[in-house]
Amino acid sequence: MVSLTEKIIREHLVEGDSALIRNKEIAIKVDQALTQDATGTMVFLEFEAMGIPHVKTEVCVSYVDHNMLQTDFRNPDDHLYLQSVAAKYGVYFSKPGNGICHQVHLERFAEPGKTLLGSDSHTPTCGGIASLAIGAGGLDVAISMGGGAFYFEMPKIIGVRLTGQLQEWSAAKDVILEMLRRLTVKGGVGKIFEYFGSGVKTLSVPERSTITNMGAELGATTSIFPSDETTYKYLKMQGRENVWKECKGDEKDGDYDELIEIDMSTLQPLIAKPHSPDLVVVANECKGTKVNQVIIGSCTNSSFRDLMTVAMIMKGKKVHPNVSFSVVPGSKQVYEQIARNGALADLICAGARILESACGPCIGMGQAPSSGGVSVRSFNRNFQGRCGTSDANVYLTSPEVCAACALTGEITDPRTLGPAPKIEWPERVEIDDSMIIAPPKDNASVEIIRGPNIKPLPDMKPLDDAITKEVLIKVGDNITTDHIMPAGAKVLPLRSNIPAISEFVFSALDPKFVARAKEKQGGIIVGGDNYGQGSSREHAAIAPLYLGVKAVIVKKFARIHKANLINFGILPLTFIDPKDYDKVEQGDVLEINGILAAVKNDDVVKIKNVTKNYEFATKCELTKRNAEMLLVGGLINLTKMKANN
Ligand code: MIC
Ligand code: SF4
Repeated sequence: MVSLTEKIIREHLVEGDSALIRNKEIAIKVDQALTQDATGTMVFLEFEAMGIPHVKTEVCVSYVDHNMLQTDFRNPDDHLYLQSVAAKYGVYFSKPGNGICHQVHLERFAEPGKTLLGSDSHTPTCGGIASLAIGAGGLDVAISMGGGAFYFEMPKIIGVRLTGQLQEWSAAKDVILEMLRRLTVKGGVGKIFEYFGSGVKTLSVPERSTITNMGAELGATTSIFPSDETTYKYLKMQGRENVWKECKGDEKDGDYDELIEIDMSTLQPLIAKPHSPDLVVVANECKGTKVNQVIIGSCTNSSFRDLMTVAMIMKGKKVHPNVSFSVVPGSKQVYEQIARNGALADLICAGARILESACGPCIGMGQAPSSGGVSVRSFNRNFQGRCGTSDANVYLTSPEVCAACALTGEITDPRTLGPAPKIEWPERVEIDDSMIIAPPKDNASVEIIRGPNIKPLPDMKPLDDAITKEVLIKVGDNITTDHIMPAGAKVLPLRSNIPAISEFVFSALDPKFVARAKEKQGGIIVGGDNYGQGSSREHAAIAPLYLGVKAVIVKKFARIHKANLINFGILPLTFIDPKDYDKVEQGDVLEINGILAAVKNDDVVKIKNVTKNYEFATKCELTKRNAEMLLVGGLINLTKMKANN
């Protein structure tokens, strides 16, 4: 049998064995690229540095959705830079207010069977429409915009057979929460999840996208659904049925690398407890927990269906007096739809605080919970402190459970509310793309506007052959890029200014980290399993680099972060014997010699712990191309060298 994933990859393969040998490097052509503002300023600075006059992908869209508070000149300056640079290089610009990149891309641009690379870890959202959609670091996206291929190690393909149908009050969110319950946040590393089976047809495209979106929390490379009749109807509703085509794997499921079965009819309303998306239990188990805040939104659950469900539950009722209840529509299209059909009025009457269409509270841009507060959200990430309050407890669940909590003021199983609402999808929606600015045909007169907060990238130096440096910090398992490089209202405005943002590296875990890194003139980071999970932000590599971090030694890396470290010339090492992780401590001086030869020859990298006087072995697992890149100090240097030869 041939899976859908393999079919799409083979059609786009530009390098590597067409047998798609697992774990071997391959490269694919990128049809579409997307960026968002928080990662996008870097992407465009990098793209500009390449000196290519026009983007080469079929479609490239620059969204503004993360950084919207505009508390001073910095955010709006970034927006102007992004709009002008998009016009210069042939990129569509989705204005602030038009919606969250993944929701808008699904509605207006994504196509079945195409490849999509995005500088955001939730790019797999468009897998719901059968696009092979992958999140990557900004530099990888910049390269693809310039016509370069996307390189990655061929993941395993895991078939997920969906059978049955969701019961009343259960939701697509419960399918992905069930996956997280079973597999954990590292269960998808090196894997692509391909959904198939008789249950697929019972799910609308936005519901499928809720599932593929949150596949990012499994650590997966991506997730994908087939393109079928339902996909056709969705595209027709969007006036884009011309791009529909049927896409599916050959229906013999025995040959996936692994197989998972989910009978959707058995799923109960689920909830992920603080502070990890995989701490999943049946919502009823948390029954009675007092709730201070409920928020509906984010790229996971802010579609027409989600907001209508909530509006119908809230209609004629009032939000509990102790709850702050906010709704964040995923796109202007959805916002307009609920405004026109009256559902928005129902939400307002119930007592909802309606926010603009953006990421907002999901990335800590406002609406932080109170001290020790409980916040129930329809989002995808509940890492500690991400919401803006370090001791708040954030739960993740379906819009249905969220609405039930907003009404009762405590965690509530929605099945206690009576019959569930039934949502009718409209045949067609009002299409208004006026907030998507197409690039001009003639860009000669376009001036790129740069505010004073936009600073150039630091220089990347070739790899050192020997490093003797101190361990600046030792962290545990599942450290996220939010831990390494926090976001939120204070830090996000600094995304275009590496010297300024580097002051916040590891700030939530260890406020003294930056001072120590400066005093010691750089050093080494030691981490556990799944290090660097979560966001694709390359700032989690560039800012430590700026502080002089030379090497990161961990038990295992998350995919995007490892690629970002290599892209910026930081040595990524893994312990061969995980017990060596236990022995090394913060403050130990480590001596690493013969680095260049080890990287070139794919050899073991021996490290001497000078402080404790013993030696241990690490691996630097790199493809040939990665090794070449690392030796010269990263992808920008490599690209420049190749261009000059
Ligand atoms: C996130 O959800 O963590 C973000 C913010 O969307 C990030 C991107 C970023 O840090 O700008 C992501 O998921 O990649
Ligand atoms: Fe935005 Fe949150 Fe989605 Fe990231 S996860 S793209 S911050 S809505």
